[in-house]
Amino acid sequence: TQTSWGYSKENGPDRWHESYPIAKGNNQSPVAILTKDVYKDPILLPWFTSYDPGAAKNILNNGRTVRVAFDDTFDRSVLRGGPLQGIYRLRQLHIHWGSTDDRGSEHVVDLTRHAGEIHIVHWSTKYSNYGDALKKPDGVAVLAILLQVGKTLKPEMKRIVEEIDAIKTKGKEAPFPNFDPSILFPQNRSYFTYQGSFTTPPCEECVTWIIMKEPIIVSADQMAKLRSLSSKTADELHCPLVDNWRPLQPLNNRMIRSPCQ
Ligand code: GRE
Ligand code: ZN
Repeated sequence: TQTSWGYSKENGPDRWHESYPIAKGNNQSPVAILTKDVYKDPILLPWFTSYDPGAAKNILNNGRTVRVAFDDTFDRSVLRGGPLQGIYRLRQLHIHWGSTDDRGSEHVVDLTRHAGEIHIVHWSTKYSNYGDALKKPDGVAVLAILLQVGKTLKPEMKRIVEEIDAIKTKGKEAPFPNFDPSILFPQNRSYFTYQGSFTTPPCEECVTWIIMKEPIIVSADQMAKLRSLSSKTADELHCPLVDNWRPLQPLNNRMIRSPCQ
């Protein structure tokens, strides 16, 4: 029987293109960012969010990540500005992380791979729904936040980590009411931006990436909780859900930009 995609040897990133040929496209993510090569673009603006905590719906372990879903049936929680034209509606957030602190992030900045990366996913309301937006080069905008392990004063990840016991195994879902993802933002809103793709199959090339320069700090305990999730269902043997990150993809002809301010 056909095994579906994942992160192991048999079904991992090196094989995704067999079922999803765009995974070998010219605009794939993630990429290495070298600050010395980043174009300081005077036309780039600050970005803004307006999130309604009431839009948060539930939290799910899908066996590949932990994902929080938001109500996107109207302009309730939105992202605008930065490199974007128009309004982008909040759809979901999810996390990529490693088995150890020296890996887990997808984007690499100046040769540093962080312990994890949060993706806050939005879609352009110039398209009629999320599915349509995925087919357009400017359909999706992702705010990416890098995770660094350390001593934390501001426990941004607390709400998500608290819910992990309720979604230990693949397929488990729990209500996740009243959550504002802007608590996850670092203090400094400065960013890198480039055009890329989903980092999971089918790896559609529809993403404007907005990557925060400043990481947020998560505690070793919080990372341990993430790593205690299982990528298998409750009736299967426990298998830690870790290393759900895609390796670096070629930058090709793309430019990475950052604002001047
Ligand atoms: C993912 O599944 O990892 C993902 C999305 C949407 C945008 C970027 C991304 O679902 O990495
Ligand atoms: Zn992602």
